[in-house]
Amino acid sequence: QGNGGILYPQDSEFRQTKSLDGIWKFRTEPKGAQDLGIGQSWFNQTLEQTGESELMAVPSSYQDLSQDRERMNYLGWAWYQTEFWVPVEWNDFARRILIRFGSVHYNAMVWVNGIKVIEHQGGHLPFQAELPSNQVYFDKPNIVTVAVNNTLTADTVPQGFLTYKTGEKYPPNHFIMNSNFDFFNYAGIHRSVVLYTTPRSYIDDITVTTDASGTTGSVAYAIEVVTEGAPTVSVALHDKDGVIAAQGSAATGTLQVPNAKLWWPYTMVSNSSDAGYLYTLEVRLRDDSSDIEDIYRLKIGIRSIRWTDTSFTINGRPFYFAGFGRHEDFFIRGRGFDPVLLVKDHNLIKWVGANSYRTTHYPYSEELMDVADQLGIVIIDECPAVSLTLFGPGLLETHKNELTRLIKRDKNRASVVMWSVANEPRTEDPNSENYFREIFQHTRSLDASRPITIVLDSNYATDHAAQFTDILSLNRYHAWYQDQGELEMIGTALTAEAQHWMDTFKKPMIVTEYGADTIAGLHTSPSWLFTEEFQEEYMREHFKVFDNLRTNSSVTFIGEMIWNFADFMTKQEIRRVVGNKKGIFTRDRQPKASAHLLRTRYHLLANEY
Ligand code: GCB
Repeated sequence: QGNGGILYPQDSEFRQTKSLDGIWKFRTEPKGAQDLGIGQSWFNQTLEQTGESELMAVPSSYQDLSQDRERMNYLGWAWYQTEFWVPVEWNDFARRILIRFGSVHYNAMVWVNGIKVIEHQGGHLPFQAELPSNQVYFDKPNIVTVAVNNTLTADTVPQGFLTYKTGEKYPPNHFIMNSNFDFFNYAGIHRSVVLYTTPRSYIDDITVTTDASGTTGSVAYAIEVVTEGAPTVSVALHDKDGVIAAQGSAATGTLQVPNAKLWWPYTMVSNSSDAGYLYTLEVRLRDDSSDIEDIYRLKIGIRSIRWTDTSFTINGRPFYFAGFGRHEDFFIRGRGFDPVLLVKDHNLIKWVGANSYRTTHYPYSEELMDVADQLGIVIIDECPAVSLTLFGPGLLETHKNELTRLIKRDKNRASVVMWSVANEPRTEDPNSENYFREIFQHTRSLDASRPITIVLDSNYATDHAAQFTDILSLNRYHAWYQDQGELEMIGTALTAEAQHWMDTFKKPMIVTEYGADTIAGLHTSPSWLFTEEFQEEYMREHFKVFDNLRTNSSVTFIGEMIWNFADFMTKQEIRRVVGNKKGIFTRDRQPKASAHLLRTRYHLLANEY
């Protein structure tokens, strides 16, 4: 983990991919018999031979597919298995064969033909293993077995805490997992599984940092290769018409692109075909010890990001975030990747006129990030460190590792303009100070080209982490969690607070969350908590404050993101009626009245910036 590149698998002259998505076999372990499967070496048998096997879709979360109520609360190892063929032409010493998982939540162990090929921890980032050609069959099916464990601990991100409930009112061995985050802990093979090849001498990683000054773009690049002999690396930057805009003949360098077509957020250009302009960086590797060649084509946008204590600009123009917090969440598939939902969501995002979102509260799929790059949607890219508490050394290590891997995966994306290292950690705890000092140092050492934020729900006077941030990101629920229903206090509370944060830390500020649970179709007049009328009035009160802050010269206010794009699933608790209902869209993506209101506002804002 953390070593080597994690470029997205692609087909090219010298690379091939084969999807393993589809219907797999599946089983869980009997309650209270933890680790039975590992003890009984289920990876050496077919799941039918273990005595139980059901159908499971990959990718998908496994919880919502079953009629078994226990499945929703299941904690422990869940077993997946399928068969696959490896094309005989892949049996070639000039080629590597890899198996790659887009994400598996949370711990995973993978066996191919009974041999463990990788163990992995972490729910939202890709991992892969090379399959030595003497371990795969070319003349009969291969068997892949994946064991997935959804148990979180004090040292995982996010954290979870197993709690045994004892006493006469509970049955024996009764335990649950507590967590502080507000979304369902969906688990399973959440993103695509791909078998792919690269040449044995191969392009392992590409790092690109772009800049723009006037009409000239620049692309600083560094190519990492793994070769047996001496490598020759060359790069060519092609525009959308395939015309070469610049070339380089070394593994690192800077390409100058005169008259560059810059990558713009779609709300900042009048012609939508100018949004999200992507060049293709074609990287070629030749290894002199053999005839081996490799080619990788990376889509990149050329743009500049600049920030100071009083500004944030894209390509030299001030950018105002008009966006959302979101979730990867939908009926039945849970957090499983779904291209249908991806397209619908981005059509809704454009319909509303939002220019941005934060990948609350974990890295989203690579396929989704491609769409954001391509459409010109701005992303605050968040690490899965949500609601952290108890800042121990084990947690710090996991958290740093997740940041390393997130940045490795997303560093080349034009859409990503900021890293969010955490959401709502308990930063009133003095131990959080050294912890986040190290988290910020670590993140800056990996990428100095983007600002880094931490999303806080703390108080400016007692917070220990805001001092390290480049941009202040605040989550606020006035008149919802506190002073419930007292809409008239939103203006005074938020205005005073913004001024305090600004005076104390002197950084640009975004309100990254505000919102009210709203049951679609529930109406009252006058408005009342949970009604569509209340959500709209609550938003209007916020808009007034945001407009004052935007024009107030003593505060650099650079954005508003409503919580949430759509209703989503949470754990069971009495403040959640089958999930969190703060969406402006329902979970099935139909607009509440608030969606129309937000649409009017975001289109007006788009005219201003
Ligand atoms: C928050 C969290 C978010 C919750 C939201 C809420 O502050 O960041 O994950 O869903 O509040 O609705 O309570």
